[in-house]
Amino acid sequence: MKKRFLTSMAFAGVAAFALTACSSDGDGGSADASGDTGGGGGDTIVVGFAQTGSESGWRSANTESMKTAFSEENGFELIFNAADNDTAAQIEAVRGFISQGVDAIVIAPIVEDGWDDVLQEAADANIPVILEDRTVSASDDLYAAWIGLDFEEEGVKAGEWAAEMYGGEATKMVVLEGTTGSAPANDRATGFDSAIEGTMIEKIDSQTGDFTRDGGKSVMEGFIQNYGVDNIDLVYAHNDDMALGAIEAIKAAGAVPGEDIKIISIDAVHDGMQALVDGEINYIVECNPLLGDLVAAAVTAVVNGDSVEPVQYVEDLAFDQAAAEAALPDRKY
Ligand code: GZL
Ligand code: ZN
Repeated sequence: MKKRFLTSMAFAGVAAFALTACSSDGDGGSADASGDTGGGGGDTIVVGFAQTGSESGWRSANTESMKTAFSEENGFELIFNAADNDTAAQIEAVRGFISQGVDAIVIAPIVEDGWDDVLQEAADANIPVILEDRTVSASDDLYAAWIGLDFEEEGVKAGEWAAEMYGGEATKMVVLEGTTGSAPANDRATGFDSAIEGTMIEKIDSQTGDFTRDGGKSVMEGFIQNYGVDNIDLVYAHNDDMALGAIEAIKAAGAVPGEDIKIISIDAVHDGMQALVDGEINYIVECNPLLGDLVAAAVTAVVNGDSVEPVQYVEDLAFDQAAAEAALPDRKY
């Protein structure tokens, strides 16, 4: 499917136009499961949002962005559920939205698999679904749009930097993986591995820290226990929270993070960028959590029966220490 990099402003402009065009044609949008018309013409749009949980700084920023965009003054009633990284609970939350007869459902799916049945139930109930952030393996006929990040590209960017900086000498690397079965964990591994192929970077171990600081810390403690702090040269962390946990474990073992053991991470949340400025992390690839406006515009378009871009990638940057020093003061998250 065609990739489209949309900036928040550009897309919101388009959606705003569609909305005014729509309400001026007075169709007031399409009826939803509860029978009243959703969207256009000023009706409140009732949205059920099934968030993964609150596992990381990235997730907090994403939740805040969504709650800000789906505000009452913007014409929404948001029913929010955070599933505490529990996939069964998240699927049940979506079932709850269906039985409540919401106008639209937004999901940040914890893992890729297991969504076919409940997405079919939403379709049968004539409730449109929009995916934000992570993707699912179910058919894309079962959701109206996906808005998120190119996780494989993030992995490639991280791997290319690792290859350039460390690929010319024997380098022993351990990997802190994201939540098992999640799209970012799968794709960031694929992208990074492809970028370091043929270099002298050797992956000696790889385990999930579930995207949390505690997870990153305890897995890194295990790696240090198994291999010895002097036999690990590089950590590739699938997100900043696990990198920050690993930093604690490396310091506790008497080594210097960012020097004795290099660290590459993904997200570019505030605490990760601060560690990069402090030299404890060496490179961070951004993963932009501020998706709320794009998702709200897509929900409004779908509820109004207007067209919506089915696949919307949001652009990511990447930072070394100098770039982080320059960017940190203006960062929004
Ligand atoms: C990526 C997002 C990931 C972040 C983690 O878009 O799904 O989940 O990288 C977060 O920090 O927990
Ligand atoms: Zn219309």
